[in-house]
Amino acid sequence: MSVPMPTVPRKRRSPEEIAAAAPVAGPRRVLLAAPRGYCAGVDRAVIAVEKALEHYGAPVYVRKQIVHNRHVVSTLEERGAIFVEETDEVPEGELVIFSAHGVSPAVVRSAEERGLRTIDATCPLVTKVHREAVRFAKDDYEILLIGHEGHEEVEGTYGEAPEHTQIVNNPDEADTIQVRDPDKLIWLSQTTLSVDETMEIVRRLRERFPNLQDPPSDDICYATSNRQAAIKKIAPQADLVIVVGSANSSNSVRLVEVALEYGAKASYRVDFASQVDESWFEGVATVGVTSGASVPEVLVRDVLSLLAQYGYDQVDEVVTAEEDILFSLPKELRATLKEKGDSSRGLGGRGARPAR
Ligand code: 2E7
Ligand code: F3S
Repeated sequence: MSVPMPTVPRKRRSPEEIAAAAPVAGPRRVLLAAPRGYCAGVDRAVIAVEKALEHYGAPVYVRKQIVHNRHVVSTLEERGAIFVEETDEVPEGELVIFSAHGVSPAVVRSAEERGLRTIDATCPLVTKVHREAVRFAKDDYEILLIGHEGHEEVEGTYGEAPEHTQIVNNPDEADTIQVRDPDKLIWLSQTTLSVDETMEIVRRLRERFPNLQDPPSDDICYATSNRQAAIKKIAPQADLVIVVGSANSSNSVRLVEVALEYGAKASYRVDFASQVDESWFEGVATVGVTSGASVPEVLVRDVLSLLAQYGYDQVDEVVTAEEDILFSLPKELRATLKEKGDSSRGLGGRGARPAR
């Protein structure tokens, strides 16, 4: 699963040439979204792989991409992680880490049957949704799981109660889905959806099923909604929004959609600065920049350096929330770290405060 990691931009026109092709009214500037980048679940999952490599040694197997970011995956591969699609690719007796997106009980069982040692790096906010699915299925509810079929997180949550769950992919499906009993119905969701689109799906479901119950607490997580809120503030002023994130990163792709919905004149997603196309700058005075929850800050810095080369060297951060959530590491790892006297990763804070 090794991928090239371009960091050096290809030959480009000079800023002067770009400016001559399409003059810009006003100064060139960047509005940098905050919060952006790593969430607490990603931080925890990536550290889990790093600590496993440090304390157990390579190879450490990881089922699926630990998080959906090419740079993170290739960096961990270089350190000795081996990414597999399924647990049957892991040699018996070896260690496998489950990704941040979560796994169904069937995957856990199959790892047990193969005698694998496991570390579960599922984000605790996904585990919360799994627990809701189990609990409502036990009470004989039908669950409408709003999310994208085929995404690992949706496969995991669905797998908790397949007999009781139907997936709703989009607003149109809300208009046609058939349910067993409209009075015993609850919706749950993937954690990384568009907040607005999800509310539209729920509105359309409720038009048909007025007794549809809400989840006990929001399933779209704090990181997803905070990153969308920040780009919503920037988008109306932006001629261009660049989102750093990988193509399979649901929350990153949502940020491009949200930017366009809220008035950005154009928006593109890139994995690396080298993918920024200089034609995007023609006639552009204000560039918005953000990054998905699986994106290391170094990749944003690369984009900012590139923008500076094109004259976008005034960077204003637009802060809409402050985040200080930190999750404790997976329990299987905590025991080992304690045994080995490794206290390099504290157990931390909670809550996301609104910005000043
Ligand atoms: C786990 C979960 O890895 P990502 O890009 O994942 P998405 O779900 O957006 O494709 O981002 C971090 C992350 C988000 N949600 C990890 Cl359940
Ligand atoms: Fe968890 Fe949300 Fe991040 S579900 S992995 S905190 S995007």
